[in-house]
Amino acid sequence: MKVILTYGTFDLFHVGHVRLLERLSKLGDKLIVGLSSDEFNKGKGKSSFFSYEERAEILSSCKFVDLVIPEHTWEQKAADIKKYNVDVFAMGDDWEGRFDSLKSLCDVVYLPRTKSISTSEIKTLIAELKKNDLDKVQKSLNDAIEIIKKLNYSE
Ligand code: C2G
Repeated sequence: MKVILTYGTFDLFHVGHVRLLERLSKLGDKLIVGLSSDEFNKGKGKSSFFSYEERAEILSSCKFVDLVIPEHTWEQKAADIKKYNVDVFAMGDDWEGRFDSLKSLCDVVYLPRTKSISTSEIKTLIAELKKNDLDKVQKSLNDAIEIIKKLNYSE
C-alpha cells in the first residue's frame, strides 16, 4: 500500500486542485490530504471563503481523495508521515524546495501547478463583477434622479 500525503487550503475547490489531486492519486494507492484549519489559514495570511468543515466535506467528496486530516501547524508533517506510513509527500511546485527536509522520511515530489487558475484569482474576479454590477446600479439610480429632477422642474 503506497501512501501519498499532501496539504493545502483547497478553498473554492477548482480544477487546479482537482488536477493536482488526480495526479497525486496516480502516484500510489492511498491519498491523504492535510486540510488547513481556519486558524492555520490565519497564520498563512489567508481567510477562506468556506469553513474547514465545508472544505473537508467538498474534499472528501473528491474521488481521488481517500482521507482528509486537519492541518494545524507547519511542523506536523513529519509526525503525519510517520503516523500514516507515508511513502511520498507531494505539493504543487509553488512550494518547490520548501519541504526538502522531509526527504529523510519519505520521497518528496513537487508537481507543476495548473496555470491560470487560483482561489485568489477567483475571489478577485468575483469582487470585480460585484463592483461592475454596483456601478451599473449606481448609474441607473443617478439617471433616475436626473429624470425626477427634470419632471419636478417642468411642473
Ligand atoms: N495548486 C495547483 N494548481 C493551482 C492551484 C493550486 O496545483 N492552480 C496546488 C498547490 O500547489 C497546492 C495545492 O493545490 O499544492 C493546494 O493549494 P492551496 O489550497 O493554495 O494550498 P496552500 O495555501 O498552498 O497550502 O503546509 C502546506 C500548505 O498548507 C499549502
